[in-house]
Amino acid sequence: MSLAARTRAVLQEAVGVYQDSPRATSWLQRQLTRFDDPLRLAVVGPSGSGRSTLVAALAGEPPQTEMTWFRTAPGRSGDELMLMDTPAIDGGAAPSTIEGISMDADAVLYLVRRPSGADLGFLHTLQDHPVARAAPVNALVVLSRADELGGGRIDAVISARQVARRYRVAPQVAGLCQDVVPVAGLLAAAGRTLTEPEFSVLRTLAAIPRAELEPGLLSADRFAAVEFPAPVAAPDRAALLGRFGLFGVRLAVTLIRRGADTLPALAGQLVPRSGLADLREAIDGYFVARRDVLKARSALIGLEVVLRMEPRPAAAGLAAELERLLAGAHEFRELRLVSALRTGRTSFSTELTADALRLLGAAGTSRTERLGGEQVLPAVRRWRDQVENPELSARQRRAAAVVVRSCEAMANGTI
Ligand SMILES: Nc1nc2c(ncn2[C@@H]2O[C@H](COP(=O)(O)OP(=O)(O)O)[C@@H](O)[C@H]2O)c(=O)[nH]1
Ligand SMILES: [Mg+2]
Repeated sequence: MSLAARTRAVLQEAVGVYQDSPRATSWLQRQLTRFDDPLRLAVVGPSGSGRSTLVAALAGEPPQTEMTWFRTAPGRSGDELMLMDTPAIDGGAAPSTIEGISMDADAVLYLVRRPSGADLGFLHTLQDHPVARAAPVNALVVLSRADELGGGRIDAVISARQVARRYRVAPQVAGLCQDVVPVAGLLAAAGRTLTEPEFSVLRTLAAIPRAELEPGLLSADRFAAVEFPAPVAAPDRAALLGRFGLFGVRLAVTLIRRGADTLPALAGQLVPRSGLADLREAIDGYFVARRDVLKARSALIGLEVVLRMEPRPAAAGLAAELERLLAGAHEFRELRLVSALRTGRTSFSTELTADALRLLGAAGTSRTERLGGEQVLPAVRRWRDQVENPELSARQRRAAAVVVRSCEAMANGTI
């Protein structure tokens, strides 16, 4: 039986055990109904980290209020997603807010502006729960103002990718998140909601000879100054700066000069350069495609709360099943290994790493996608050989054993 099916079964059993406790029963029922909802993704971070901007970029519209779930249009996978903007997690954040987010969200994006000195306290808190610790598979770190990491150059998001690649293997983040992804949220949001008047101002700027305009684009102060080398009023420039940031303005002007001289053409180039598509892909691959696993994880956290708050002898069997699910769930191991292989924390040869990722469902969790046209038995054999391969480290052999389990599940038809 799948983790999701076993989790539903244990929750139903719990409803029976706790039928005389209205509080426990309604809590457990809520966990059961949550199973059928779209995945809930909370966007979390310190003040000014770009939470509201990123929610707007992902949803295509600004968030209405904090701590309220709202549905977004389906992504590439066709699945819906519920998003939530949250209050700032700073030193002064109320523990109830943090607790509320970790109980209510199936997964989180944790935003940091730059890696050095980033406060990862929230991600540690997220793992304070025994279930969460056993399955730390529901967080992505987002370098959320990626253009600033690249010093505002046109290729800023590309250099931010290098920063992310180093950061994702850093010991302080490795066990806390599935991956680290850079995104220039402001650029993505502006690109998705670019208006005609904004485009027209940008085109006016792009029409000024490069050498004349350049000094005005050197800093935000110069761009907003009264003296400016282009016929664009100061309030218009200030508005543009707020919506795009200086990096966004420079990029937009460059792109228009290179031929993106209609609104759709420009919008169509801004969004890909923001890193939004990569983020959306990471969300789909790590979270949306594994919705069942993450829902089960959330439900098990909910069950553990009931067992802890209202302990009783009749619940001993439930506690034992919870332990078994946490220790044994292949689905959790699979997710941890996908993350380890993607980030390079564990690796085989390039070819075998790609093979393992495919079999583990990193590029699609269906049987067809995992096998990619191959028969299952050769895959089982290939990975059993790796488990026995004396040239591999113990860590690599353990990883190979997880791949074998996935292949075996396909061989006996459970995937
Ligand atoms: N340069 C740059 N600025 C950003 C980006 N995202 C947000 N900002 C700016 O950072 C400030 C805070 O953003 P906001 O989304 O309100 O952050 P929140 O406090 O976490 O909700 C605003 O002035 C945004 O314009 C980005 O990707 N790049
Ligand atoms: Mg905000």
